[in-house]
Order: sequence, then C-alpha cells, then structure tokens
Amino acid sequence: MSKARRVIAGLGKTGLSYAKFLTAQKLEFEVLEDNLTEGQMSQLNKIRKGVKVSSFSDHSLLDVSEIYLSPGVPKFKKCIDQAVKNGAQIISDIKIFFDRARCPVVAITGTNGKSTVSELVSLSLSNHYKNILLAGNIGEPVLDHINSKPALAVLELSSFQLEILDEFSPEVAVVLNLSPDHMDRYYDVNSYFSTKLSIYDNCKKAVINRALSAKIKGTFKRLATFGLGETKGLGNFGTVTRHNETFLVHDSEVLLKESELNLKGSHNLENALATLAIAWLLDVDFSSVLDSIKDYRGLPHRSEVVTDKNGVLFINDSKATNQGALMASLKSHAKNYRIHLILGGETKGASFSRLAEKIRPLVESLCIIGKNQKQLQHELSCCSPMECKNIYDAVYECYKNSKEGDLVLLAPGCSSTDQFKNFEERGQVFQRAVSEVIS
Ligand code: UMA
Ligand code: ADP
Repeated sequence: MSKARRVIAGLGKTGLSYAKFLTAQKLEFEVLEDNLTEGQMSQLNKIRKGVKVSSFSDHSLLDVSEIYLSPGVPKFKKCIDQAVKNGAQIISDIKIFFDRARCPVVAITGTNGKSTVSELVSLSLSNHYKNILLAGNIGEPVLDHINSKPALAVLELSSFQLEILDEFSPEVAVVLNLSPDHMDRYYDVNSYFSTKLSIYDNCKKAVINRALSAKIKGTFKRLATFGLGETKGLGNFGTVTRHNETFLVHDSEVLLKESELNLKGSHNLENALATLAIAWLLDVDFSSVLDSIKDYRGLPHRSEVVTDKNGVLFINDSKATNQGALMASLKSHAKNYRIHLILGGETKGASFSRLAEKIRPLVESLCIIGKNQKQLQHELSCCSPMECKNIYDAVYECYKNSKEGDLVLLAPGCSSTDQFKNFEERGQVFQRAVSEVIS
C-alpha cells in the first residue's frame, strides 16, 4: 500500500476523540458516519477543517489501511470484515491508551454494575493514588485523556470495546456478572459471554465472581473472589448474616454492616465486595475504602429517588437497560414497596417470556412503553400490562393506580435509543413527567 489511508468509523464521542488524537499526531484521516448531524460536523470542524465525511457503503473501505473503530460500529459489518480480509488493521482507542499508559490499569466489565463499581473504585482508592483516571464506557473516551498522567487508570469496558482489544494486560481485571444482553449484536449468548471473559486473557491479577468461577480458565499472579455468602481464606470477600443483620466479610473478618451502606439491594452488596477485592489486590489499606463505600450514594439514573408525593415514591432506574438489571432493581425494591413498573424500549433481541412469571409476583401494575411494545405486551401478558403512548402517560397511569406506600419505578429492562438519545435523556424525561403529573 503506497500511502496509509486512515478511516474513523462512527463519529460519536469515540470518533471525535480519534479525530483529536490523529490531528494531534498530524495524521490524515477520513470519517464514515451514517447519521451525520450538524452538531457532529461542527465539532469535527473545530478539530480539523476539510475532513472528508461519507456514509458507510460496501465500497467505502476499499484500500483502507487503518480503521479507527467506534464501539457502536460492529467489526462484523460487511465492509469492515471485507477490508480486514484485504489487509486493513482495526484500531482500538482502548489499546492506543493502554500502550501509552505509564500506570497500572484496573479493567472492569460485566453485564451490570460496571459504572457503579468503576466510580466506587476510583473514589475509594483516591487516598492511596494521588490522581486517578476514570474513563471508557462510563462516557469518557480514553483518548480524551491520552495526555493525562494518572497514577492509576480505572477503565470501564463494554463487550463492544473488548471485541477488538488484543494484547491487553491490565494490572487487575474483573467480570462483575454475566447475563444475556445485546442479543442483536451477538450470534448467541456464549459469544457475548466469551467476549466479556476475554478481559482475563492477559491480566496480571483477577477478581472473580464466585458464581462465574467455572467459566474462568487461566492462571493469574494473584486472585481474589467475591460473592454473597461466606468463603474462608485470604482474598475471598463475601457476606454473613447473624441475628438478621448482614455483614460484608473478608475471609472471616467483618468489614462493614449492610445497614451502614447508602446503596441498597443485594446487587450493590456484590458491587461493594468487588470494590474491596480490587482494593485488596492493589494492597490498599481498607480504612478509607470502607468509608467511601459507606458514603457512596450512586450515580444518577441508577435507582435514583426522584421524589415522594402523598406517600408514593418515584424512582428512576433508567440505566436498567437489560433483564439482569431489571430483576436486580425489582428484587431490591419489592422487599419494601408495592411496585408500579414502567418497562420497555428497544429489547435488543431479547425475549421476556421466561421472565414473565418472575416479574408477576413483584409488581402491582405494569405499564409498557417503546418500540417493542407489542412484543412485550404479548410476552408479559400474565402481568396484565397497560400499553402507554409514552413515559408521561405511563407515569400518569402508575400514579393514578397507586396508594400510600407504593413505588412508581422506571426500570425499563430495555435500551432507550428507540425514543431517546440515551438512558440519561430517558431518565430526565421521567423526572419531568413525574413533576408534571404530581403537580
Ligand atoms: N454508526 C454508523 N453506522 C453504523 C453504526 C454506527 O454510522 O453502522 C454511527 C452512529 O450514528 C454514531 C457512531 O457511529 O454516530 C457510533 O458511535 P458509538 O455508538 O460508538 O457511540 P460513542 O458516542 O462513540 O459512545 C461509545 C459507547 N457507545 C456504545 O458502545 C454504543 C459509549 O457507551 C461510551 O460511553 C463511549 O463510546 C465512550 O467510551 C454507551 C453505551 O451505551 C454508554 N454502551 C453500551 C452499554 O453500556 O450497554 C455498550
Ligand atoms: P452498567 O454500567 O453495567 O450498565 P450501572 O452501574 O450503571 O451498570 O448499573 C445499571 C443498573 O444495573 C442499575 O441501575 C441496577 O438496576 C443494575 N445493577 C447494578 N449493579 C448490579 C449488579 N451487580 N448485578 C445486577 N444488576 C446490577
């Protein structure tokens, strides 16, 4: 190939970060983007004027030597697959960052809890490491921080990012949990799980969810495990319950009481245990870690309390975008409330049939919104769902049917992009709908 031809595939946050990176390197590039907006174009123009932007087509990647891939663009896409067969190299932003990082990297993946644990780890280790970078799938492209010099990098990684990440050897890696998701992207559930598990391939130290240990092969320099229930031995983090009080323990040593945590639900106990296991593998003193875990109140749109009106509580769990998160959310709230659930959106190829009988005893009423409404109405028919035009109608219906002590819960179990820009926008619309409906 005479001259390198570089193409950025996708002009979202990651694509723009590639554009800044390549411009700083004084390298030429083109962009492929199917849904170009004025906003994207003006951001690109601020980075560099005159860049050629076109849509993906079967021919758009002929003669390309480097494809700077965004996570939302599957490498299995026909034109990308063909270009790779013709010798093009797929470039990952995470790999560029990792190869240049001069600090230990903690890599966090899993179907659910990634952002919570990533933020909790970065907060709880901040006494030990002067300057911690938190980036990746959490919403901060790593290349936007290529010139920062952190003492530790905490990277939240999605399966989309792991798909193209080779020769990646983080100091600590963890797969928090695995349940089906993104079935519109993967051939089957095993290919999704094995993509997630590839995070362990070359890691130095591993944190392992004991429920997944049978799936994890390989030897590690050091290992810690976590899970509900007690497992004796150094490096094993778990729980014990005595006289109706649950404690977080390391081996047999009690570290915290569940009631001391602001975050609620057994899934958040697992998130706290994973955080402790990571801290232990990095030889960090526990005292400030325990304080951070106690104080942590969670990220917006994750079981976030919106308000309370006439004894009816409203909770926004817009980030519950798959079935595992939906069930974790329902189980943690059903202990204390009668739940009016708002569910729906883009199912991402998942069927809810097998979940219907599990959801039924946990909800008082069910409102369904979004693109896959008909499918969900059918699959969840045993819960007598109400079809709602939008979130406003759903909030109205739920509030109308609720009484003191009830909870109106947005936990959609689906992604948001059928009706909203992202899960944040969906959560904000819910918050606005609540304040209108109760006023
Ligand atoms: N596009 C095309 N053609 C295609 C596919 C996509 O033109 O066939 C375009 C889209 O129109 C879009 C761009 O490519 O403009 C793709 O961008 P992107 O989806 O990769 O989005 P980014 O803004 O770069 O955000 C990505 C992650 N998005 C996804 O993985 C879908 C963000 O995770 C992440 O925060 C960001 O990089 C920084 O690392 C979001 C996410 O939803 C939160 N992740 C999934 C999840 O958590 O379940 C994996
Ligand atoms: P992710 O970044 O993986 O999407 P978040 O930390 O943003 O995860 O949490 C998203 C939602 O997933 C939460 O609102 C909650 O409903 C659910 N969740 C959080 N932690 C867990 C866990 N450990 N197991 C199952 N579900 C969880």
